[in-house]
Amino acid sequence: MADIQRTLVLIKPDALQRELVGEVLSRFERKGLKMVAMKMMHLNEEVLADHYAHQKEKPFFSSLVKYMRQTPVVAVVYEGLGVINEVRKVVGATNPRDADAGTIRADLSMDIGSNMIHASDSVEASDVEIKRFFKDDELFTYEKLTDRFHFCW
Ligand code: 3AN
Repeated sequence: MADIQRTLVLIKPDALQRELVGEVLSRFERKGLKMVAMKMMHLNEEVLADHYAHQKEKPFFSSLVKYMRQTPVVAVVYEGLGVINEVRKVVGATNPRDADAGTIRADLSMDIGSNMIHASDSVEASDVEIKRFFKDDELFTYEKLTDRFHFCW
């Protein structure tokens, strides 16, 4: 069985502008995921340079930073069994044009440069990313009563 993990989701400026934040959150709620943190934040260039360090040399880097600074983003942490992979499945491939139908990126977006959402892609990345966006006391511990309907063990 998968381990209990946490994963970071950022709902990006295009989702805010297009009034799709509720739609995105609702897809995760319907899946049965447990939210343990959420806030709105405006990202500065320093945080984005850290977050997208692996894209720093790419030609689209400056437009990526500009896009991510257009509005605040909504940062969310989900917790659960194998949640990193489950969230990535719901999110879909980086390029919405390659994403499977039924995923957030395929259903709601059409361009790799405005693909709605970020989700951690590994345990290592989620550890670093959650610390980047949340303080320890912003992460909540509680019992999700509906877990008993989502998991039959
Ligand atoms: P993912 O967000 O699916 O983990 P990464 O880490 O490869 O994908 O890319 C980070 C972000 O960089 C993407 N979410 C997207 O906004 C942007 N990006 C990636 N490739 C391109 C590209 N070819 N053109 C424009 N933006 C891109």
